[in-house]
Amino acid sequence: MKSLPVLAATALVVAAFGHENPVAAQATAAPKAATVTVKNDAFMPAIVHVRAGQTVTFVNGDDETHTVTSDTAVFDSKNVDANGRFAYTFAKPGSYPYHCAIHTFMKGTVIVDPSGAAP
Ligand SMILES: [Cu+2]
Repeated sequence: MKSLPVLAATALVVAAFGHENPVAAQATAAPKAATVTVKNDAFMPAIVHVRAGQTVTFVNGDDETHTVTSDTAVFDSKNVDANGRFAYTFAKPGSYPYHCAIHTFMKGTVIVDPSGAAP
């Protein structure tokens, strides 16, 4: 009858791992968002890397209106007033240059890596 406690202990260990695995999988798959802040007529950081499926939020930290306008017509925030924000989810890998339509010298690029790529 000495084997019963061992079996019980084994069952507990299996149960514990069974609970942890879904949590670990979720943490790995959870999208990590990125934020670009607009300050002093500049996008910061000017180049941001995300994975496919992730969302980039642009926050206007200036006291004037800006836009986040794709150079290749993929997205366009239109006017984003002071303290406003614009979010876009990048589904496909690639390089997405953009600018401010009001201050055309303001430029930035979102680089979208394949979803399985290292961060
Ligand atoms: Cu601007």
